[in-house]
Formats: sequence, structure tokens, C-alpha cells
Amino acid sequence: MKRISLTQYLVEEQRSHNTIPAELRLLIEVVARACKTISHAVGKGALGDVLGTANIENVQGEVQKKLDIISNEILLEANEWGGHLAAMASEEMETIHLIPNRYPMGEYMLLFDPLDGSSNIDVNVSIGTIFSVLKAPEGMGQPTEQDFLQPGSKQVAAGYAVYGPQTVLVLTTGNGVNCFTLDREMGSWVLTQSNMQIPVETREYAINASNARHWFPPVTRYVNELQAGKAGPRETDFNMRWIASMVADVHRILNRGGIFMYPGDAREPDKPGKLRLMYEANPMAFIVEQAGGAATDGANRIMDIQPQKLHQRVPVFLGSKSEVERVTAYHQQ
Ligand code: P6P
Repeated sequence: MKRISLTQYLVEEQRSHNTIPAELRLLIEVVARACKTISHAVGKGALGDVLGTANIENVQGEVQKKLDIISNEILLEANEWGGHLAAMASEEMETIHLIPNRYPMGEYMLLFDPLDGSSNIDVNVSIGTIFSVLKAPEGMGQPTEQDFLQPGSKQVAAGYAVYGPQTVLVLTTGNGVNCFTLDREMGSWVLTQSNMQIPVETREYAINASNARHWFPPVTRYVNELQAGKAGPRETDFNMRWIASMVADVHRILNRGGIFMYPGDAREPDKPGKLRLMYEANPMAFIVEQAGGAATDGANRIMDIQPQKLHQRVPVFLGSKSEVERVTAYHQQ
């Protein structure tokens, strides 16, 4: 494949599909540059005094890691001045972040989980950044949280970076999914996979099995069948993976198929599951669907859900279409 840069890809995509206006192209390039900076900070590890906790709790009630805060600041500072955003929202911030008055406001709204998989930071396991882009409502004045509460189907772009053995950026603007690898020597993102497609069938599943005693019956039935393999009603045996970094599990599924599950369970019926709709489930659902997969909350398509709160959680079943359809069907029985 001809190696082209992210910039060239975006320019050629705009020329051929006219779906990436200049401000959206600027937004994507600014976020990609911020991910480069985060990758550099993450890569320092103990040498950079960036490990460990900051002894502060975020809105999720989770103790923030130093790198959570550093990554959040990097994304805020990178995006404030460009004139492409009306406001931002982050897993690490209780309320939305307005553009300072000294800068012009733009027509897009950026949501992100600045560093997903934080429990893996201090043990050198892959982590990442997830982002979602919405358009500001027509005629919007001062942005409010309500302006962000749009279903995932309204996203105009979504992506994630994985800070792993390679640093990769996976992106969709609604015309398929492409992967860029960071060339550290040149400091540029290089197109390395075009039009990624998730295999419809799979033999691999991802779930935190330590929660099994809390699962609702449809999930228990589905996972038991996977574990039974050919000895049960399935035609094949299955393998399991759980990295505890959604970005890493989803990237594996994009490349070789699989189903990722974070179900709701009996412990907190009013907080279904652990993953957040606006800046984890929605962007990943957009990417997965653009790659030929499926993403539901066990009943509904993730991207059809009308958000009620900025940090609301949602059960997540996403990946190879045949498996997501099967486990979703079990929820209907
Ligand atoms: P558990 C990371 O904290 C995260 O939000 C996702 O990236 C990941 O899939 C999940 O939580 C891991 O949750 O309960 O296995 O630690």
C-alpha cells in the first residue's frame, strides 16, 4: 500500500467525498497531534514522574492517575485556540469545558476519554485515547451540557489511539475505518491499514469473567455456550481475552474479529455496566459499525440511544456481527 500521511489522507478524503470540511480536518489533525504528545508522555513511564495516582477522584468516583490529568490537559490545551470547537467534554471533567473568550468558537463539539485503561498505566499494558465529534446544534448560543446529548448516529467523526508496542490512530469520518501508525522518527501519522473490516464470524470473546456471579441470565447463557465450545450447542471452541483497556480489546477485534462485552449486572441497576455512552460506547460503536460489525446495549443499537446525562453508563456488546446479534437475541427471549 502507498504510504501516505494523515494530512494527505484527510485532504484526499475531502476531495473525493467532500465529508471533511476544513474545520473538521483541523480538528482531527489537532487531536492526532495531541495523541502524539500523550504517547510521548506515556512512553516516559517512571523516567518522567508521570506514574502513580494524583490522589484526586474524578466524576466517575475513580482515583485519577497523574497521566489521566496530564492527558486531559494536553487535549484541552491543544484544542482551545483552533477556532474549530464550541466546547469539549471529558470523562475526567464533571461539566463541559467552554472555549476561553480570547479564542473564536467553532461548529464542532469534542468528547473524549483522554486515557482509557488507566489501571494498566503503572504495569506497562496498552492504554489509549478515545474521541467523538458532534456538530454544535444550529443557532446554539452559549454551549450547555444539553447540546452534547445527541445520539451516536449524529457523530461526524470518531477515533481512538492505542499507546502499545506501536502507537496507532484509528479513525472514521463515516466512509470506512482507517489505521495510522506513528512514525516516531518523522513524528508523522502514516496510513498503514485502509478500510478495516471486522470478520463476521469469530472464535474469540472478551469479558471480565470475574463478574460472572452478577450477570443477568442472557449473558450467563451466552458465555456458558462459548465456554462449552463444541461440547455445547456451538460448532467450535472459543478463546478468551481481557486486556482491561477497551481501546486494546477493540483494536484486536477490528483486526481479527471477536466480541467485546461489558454488561450491566445486578449490583447497580441504575448504573448499567461500567462504560460511558458519550465518549466510550458511541465512538467505538461508530468505528465498529463502519468496519462491518455491530454494537448494542443488549437490546438497542448503541448509536440509537438518546442520551439523558453526559456521563451516563451503558451495557456494551460490540464486535463481530453474528455474535453481537446472537447475544442480543438472547436478551429478547
Ligand atoms: P474492569 C478501563 O478502566 C475501562 O473503562 C475500559 O477501558 C475497560 O474495558 C474496562 O474499564 C475494564 O473494566 O472491570 O475489567 O477493570
